[in-house]
Amino acid sequence: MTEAVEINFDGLVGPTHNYAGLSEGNLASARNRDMVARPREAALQGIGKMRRLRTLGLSQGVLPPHERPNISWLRSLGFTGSDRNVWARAWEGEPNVARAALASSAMWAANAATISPSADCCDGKLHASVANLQTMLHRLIEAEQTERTLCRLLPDEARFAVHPALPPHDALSDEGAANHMRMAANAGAAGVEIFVYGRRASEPRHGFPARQTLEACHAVARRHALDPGRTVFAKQAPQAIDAGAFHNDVVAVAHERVLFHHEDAFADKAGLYAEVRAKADGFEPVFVEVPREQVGLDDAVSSYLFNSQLLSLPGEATLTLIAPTEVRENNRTAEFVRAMIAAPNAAIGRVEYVEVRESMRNGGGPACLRLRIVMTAQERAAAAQGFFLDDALAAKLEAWVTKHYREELAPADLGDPNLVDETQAALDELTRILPLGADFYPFQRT
Ligand code: SUG
Repeated sequence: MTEAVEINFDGLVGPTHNYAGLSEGNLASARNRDMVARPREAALQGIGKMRRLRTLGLSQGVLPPHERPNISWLRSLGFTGSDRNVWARAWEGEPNVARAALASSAMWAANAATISPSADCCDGKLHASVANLQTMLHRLIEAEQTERTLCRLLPDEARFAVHPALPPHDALSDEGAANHMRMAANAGAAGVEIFVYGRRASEPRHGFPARQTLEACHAVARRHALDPGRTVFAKQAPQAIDAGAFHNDVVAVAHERVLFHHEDAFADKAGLYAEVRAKADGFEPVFVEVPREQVGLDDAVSSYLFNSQLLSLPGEATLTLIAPTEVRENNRTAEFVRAMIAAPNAAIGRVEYVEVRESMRNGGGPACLRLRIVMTAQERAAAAQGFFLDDALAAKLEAWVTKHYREELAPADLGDPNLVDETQAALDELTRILPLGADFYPFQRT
């Protein structure tokens, strides 16, 4: 077993963060459609969470936002003229497409890719598969830029394999790490990888969209050279999807030996437990189930209890839950957490609340904002160092956000062509703060 650590890479909230109600089946996104958004506060809340994790003694990384509005994509759809004209014409003539081109959804890095640590992969490399996010138009356009980001972060092909997104088709629908969990004795040990799917490709659609197919999970597991003896495919409970759990990470989260989940998260809980127990090598899995009598799916979804980050803090024997403040504001979830951490022999012994309300209003909690990458010391040294957060970088990013981001974005502001110049100026500067280079964004290449 090699020593390794799990590093959270958080997506920076982009300058066009807004509430467009784009995600069917995501109740917060639908409920908050057309609210006035606060991009500056949203981004500072995200950086605040990253700083907090660092203060708790953890390594933290950061991933850049994408170019929005996505002018090159709009050009591919036939809009012409200057970048400002492209945006004005799209907003005027094709508002639904324009809203997709404006979404800051790449901030939810849990959907960027699926990551398998090298300890799990038969070829000894760390594998990353970019998610195709094909279910939602505004998310489908993330894959290309995400691949560019991950190739910048993980440049050494001898150690890292970054796979492009699966072909974007309904049968291969993939939403990345939000539907993937890993259990292991510790970060560096070979783990059990659990892929959670909403449907098989052949299943007819009913209710809210199931965004992950079993076929996509199989493809990612094959590409990552995972050992079938340590890989599990579990079906998400359809009632969880219909209650608003559009990803598994809305009803379950795992870390090391512990799986924390809602009673109604999985279609076959007993089967999942049995398979994980049988495949766990060198550790005894601990399942922490939240009974529906104590917390219904409705409270789980509205508070985002399970969209917490589950972490081991240095020197602590039990795990810590980094939960959104909404969990503390909901009597049922607050009470559940209070009792859980106080219980004798609790596996999860501490909770820390973080404020990410702007992201929450679009259905993205603390866990949605991060992509976990387990790295050995050698892998960490081989990764691009400028993506790792220290106090100086956090301060630079805060100053950058304060300088460039609008305080408010109301629906009536979104068609403003000045947004194009503002966001391009901001992102151009960001390519000098993070190690992105002068050709990272499409607007820099034209
Ligand atoms: O894909 N919301 C995102 C939230 C993603 C949360 N991620 C995880 N659970 N891992 C989504 O539904 C809303 C955008 C809008 O409506 O403006 C949005 O895309």
